[in-house]
Amino acid sequence: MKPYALLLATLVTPALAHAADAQHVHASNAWIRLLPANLPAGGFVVLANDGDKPIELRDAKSASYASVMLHKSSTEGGMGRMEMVDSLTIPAHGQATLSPGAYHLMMMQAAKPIAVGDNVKVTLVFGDGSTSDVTFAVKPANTL
Ligand SMILES: [Cu+2]
Repeated sequence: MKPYALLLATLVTPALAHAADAQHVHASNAWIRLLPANLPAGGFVVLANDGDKPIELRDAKSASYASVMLHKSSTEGGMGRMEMVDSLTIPAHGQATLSPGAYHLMMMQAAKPIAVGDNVKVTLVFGDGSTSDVTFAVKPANTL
């Protein structure tokens, strides 16, 4: 191998190692419901899949929060509760909605104070390892 070829390989490889962008997932209406006192905040988004195969939302992360988890809220016997879920399926040519009272991202321990009007970047991670960076608008606690 010629020396310059080796150098080129070294330069190019890190870029190739990055996860591919999710091509078939389109996010819209992404927002975070900010709660006072650094309480965990709900993250909501509509994910549309224009591909021929179902896609699983597996994970999410953000530099703005120490931890982001996928949760599902439900009501049992009049009591609100929520649980962690491993994944959420976005059907082929369909969509999955994360919304108050249902599936949501639980954003915990803000890295620095977050205010209404801020934009928070969240990286969504899908079952095939692809990712999508989505900007979430921070809204007040009383937003429906
Ligand atoms: Cu939750």
